[in-house]
Parts: sequence; structure tokens; C-alpha cells
Amino acid sequence: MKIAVVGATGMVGEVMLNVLKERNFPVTELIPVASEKSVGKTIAFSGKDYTVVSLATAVSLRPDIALFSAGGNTSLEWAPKFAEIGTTVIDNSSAWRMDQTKKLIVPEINASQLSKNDKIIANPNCSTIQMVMALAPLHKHYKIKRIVVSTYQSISGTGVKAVKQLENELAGIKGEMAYPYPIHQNALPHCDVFEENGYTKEEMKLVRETQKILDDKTIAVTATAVRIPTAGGHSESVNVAFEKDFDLTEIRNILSNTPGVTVQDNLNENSYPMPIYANGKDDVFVGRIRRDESQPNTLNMWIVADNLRKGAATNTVQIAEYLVENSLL
Ligand code: 11C
Repeated sequence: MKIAVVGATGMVGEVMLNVLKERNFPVTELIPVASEKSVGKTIAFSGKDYTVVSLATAVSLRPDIALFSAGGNTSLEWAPKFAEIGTTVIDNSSAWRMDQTKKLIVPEINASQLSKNDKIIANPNCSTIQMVMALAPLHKHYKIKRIVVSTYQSISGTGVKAVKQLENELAGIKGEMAYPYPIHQNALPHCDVFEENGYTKEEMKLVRETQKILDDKTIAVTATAVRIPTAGGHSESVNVAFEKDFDLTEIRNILSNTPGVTVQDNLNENSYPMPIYANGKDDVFVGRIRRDESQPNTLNMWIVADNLRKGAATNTVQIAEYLVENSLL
């Protein structure tokens, strides 16, 4: 497979390259793509050096798959150009997610929707992916009525500028700010831009993308997304009301048997998911599983995952694996 990684020098792009290597994805030729200022640099991949090229050059090289992580505007402009020449684009930005003609895929949940005709495939937002990974199997059993989610999101979700902001604050250096306020010793109830309804775009992604992935517009979702000064993963407090009642042991069994989900929930050992534990791992970790005693059929959970891995790079590579394994290119 000739694979282009668009945004190869960015945080998600770098993780994509690692994940491709770790999972022995059949890369016969790598085409690293980045903005003009990185063109000409070299990137080492599986013992070979590859030169970073521009988007136009990458199109002319006709890759089989292009993994995009270069922002929504780049994706809107360039994904169709790759698709036109027969490249399958898997896009990490929010550009195509809610486009009715594009599939929004978490492989463990809905990869079976994919066909050869899907030339631009959308990868969901990180905070959505980890939540639906835990909720999809429970929705099948008990049917979700309503989700109340509050997120505690890593600065790596914002990108390298935010990581630098925290480093500068820790070192007492004044530098460029990714956020309107300090992030060290702070919590910002503000991820992505505000929309007209008073919610942030990140909060609305949790609403809209969840309904699309679970293929159920009747699921009510309300979200509060908060940025905190962690680096290794996003955490979520999820309160979910079901139509049917459940048994906690059965919930634990269902989640334990869900590929890609690890239950970490042993209160006697203070065992629960945390970003320092999820960092660098591909699974979604679920713990603090307990009944919401304030209303019937309702569950509380704490869900943590590495936002750059399952929330972005790993999910993208898994989609590519599915396409290859099912001859859908
Ligand atoms: C964050 N979830 O943590 C974002 C990062 O829509 O793909 C990814 C943004 C997106 O800020």
C-alpha cells in the first residue's frame, strides 16, 4: 500500500506513523505530507528516510490511502482532490463528519457500513470515540435514552502550541498562548469555539457524532467539555439513562468482553482509569461503574483514553486496516 500521511509532522501525524509501524500495516511506500515550511525535511519510517512533500506532489503520486490530520480547511480543499484520483481519504478533522454523504466510523462499532464507494471517510472526534466505545455495546442491550457527559480534556487535543504553553508556564516563561487563560493550575470550560446556542463546538460534537455513530437520533445528549492541564488522555464522567434496567455485574461483563475496552474498576485497590495509565495505550479504559441512585435505569462511569491514539491515530489506522482486510479500496 502506498500511504500518504497528511500532517505527518504534527502531533497526531507522528502518532499515526508509530501506529502504522507498531501494527505492521502493509506500507510499501510512505508519502509524508506537510505544510510548505516542512517540505524537504526527512522522516524516518521503518528504517528508511522519506522526504516530506507538498499536498500537490502527494496527489500526483497517487497514494492508495491518505490519512489526513491537517485541520478542517486543508481537508475540505484537498480530500476531494485525492478522492477524485481514486485515493481513499480517512480524515481526522471535523470537516466531513456531519456530511450526510460521508460515513463516521469507529471500526468496532460501524465499520460494516463501509463500501468501495467511500472515498472520504470521517474519523470522529477523540472525546466522542472513547465515549461511544463504552456506550455502543450497552446501547444494544439496554437502549440509551439520555447521556450527560462532562469531559476533562488533555492539552494535547489542542496541539503542540498548547503543550508549549503549559511547558512555558511551568518554567515561568512568557510565550505564545494557545488558550485565552493560563492552563497550569486551571480548568477551562472551553474546548474549541463557542456556537450560537452557548455550547462549544466540542460539546456539540459529542451530541451530533454520538447520534450518528450509534445511528439513533432519539438519544438525548448534553455535554460540558473542560480543558485541564494533563497531557496523556481525555477523561469523561458519563451519566447514562437506559430504557431497560440493568444488572451491574452484567454491565461489567459486557464491557469486559468488548474488544478495545478495558474495565479498570477495583475500589479495594484504588484501581480506576487515569490519563497517566491510558497514555500510550490503544484501549479505552472504563471504571467507577456504579448505579446512579437518584433515578431508575441510570449508570455512572468514568472513561479515559489516549486522545492521540484511540481518539485519533489508532482509530484512523484501524479504519485503513478494515478497508485493506475487506478489499474495499
Ligand atoms: C480537543 N477533541 O481535545 C479536540 C481535538 O474535532 O478533531 C480534536 C478536534 C477534532 O480539543
